[in-house]
Amino acid sequence: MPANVTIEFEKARIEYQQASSPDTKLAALREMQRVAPSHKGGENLRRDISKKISQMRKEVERKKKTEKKRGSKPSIAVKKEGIGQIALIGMPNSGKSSLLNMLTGADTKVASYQFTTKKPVVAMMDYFGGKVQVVELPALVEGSSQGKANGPEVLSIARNSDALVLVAKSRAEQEVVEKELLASGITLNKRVEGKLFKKALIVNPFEEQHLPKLREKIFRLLDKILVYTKKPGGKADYGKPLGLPLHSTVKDVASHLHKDFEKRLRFARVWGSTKFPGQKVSKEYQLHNRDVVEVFA
Ligand SMILES: Nc1nc2c(ncn2[C@@H]2O[C@H](COP(=O)(O)OP(=O)(O)O)[C@@H](O)[C@H]2O)c(=O)[nH]1
Ligand SMILES: [Mg+2]
Repeated sequence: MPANVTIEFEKARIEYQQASSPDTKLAALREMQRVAPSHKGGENLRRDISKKISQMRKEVERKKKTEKKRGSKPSIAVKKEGIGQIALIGMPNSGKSSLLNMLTGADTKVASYQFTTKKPVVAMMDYFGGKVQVVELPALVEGSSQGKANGPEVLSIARNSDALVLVAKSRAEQEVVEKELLASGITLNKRVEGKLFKKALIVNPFEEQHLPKLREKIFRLLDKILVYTKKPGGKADYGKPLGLPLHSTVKDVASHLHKDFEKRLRFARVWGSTKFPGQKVSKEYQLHNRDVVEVFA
């Protein structure tokens, strides 16, 4: 990796590495191509990216074809994208689609009959520039844990998600969902030996909701912080924050931006959690959600 690439390029490269599907890999490669250094020294790099783009295009095509062949049997696993994956789980007509639409602006069908959503529906929720993946699961019913209504598939996605939103219009609905989850080995917000612990928020979408607060609470389920980076002297990039584990330090940010940055890192300036805006901090400084960091190497 040439040393003289920009932070934008590094971000695109990280996105490429972290992307889990050919489509998102291709998008990241295109971004890398867009922001690649244009000087002579970047020639090899640009050639390498072009090559990867053409390979990835073929892979996207191949994937499309095999999916078409499979036709009516879509895979039920939901690939993770963005900062983290939240699954909406609830009974039929509990308001899952309504909530998904509220959170993400997606245009999912809201219907007055049961079982409208037989496949998981995925949309991205924006949280201050960070993208959180929200998955509406097919409805859970009494007996899902015993195999009813595609229960095993639904519950396996819930198990694999980073956190849950339990959607319920009433206490009774909530209890059914909790009972089914427990029967399949999942406990919510409570650690029980031998059970899988999931953080969860219980939401009734038909009660008045303060959307920014709700998005905040949902983001908090992920135990992550957003960090915006900025180049010395430049403007903060609020469009593409890093999503890092709680208590991450300046050093962690540097290592995310570039392998070499971490070694070369001298200090950073931070806006947000510090006493003064732009305060100089050490490598070990623990960042808070939505801090802006300027890294000096
Ligand atoms: N109890 C209640 N139901 C509502 C309200 N607003 C809409 N609904 C209905 O709730 C039903 C279920 O909505 P939907 O989001 O599709 O639920 P899903 O099956 O969990 O995805 C629809 O028939 C809506 O018309 C409300 O304020 N209270
Ligand atoms: Mg629905």
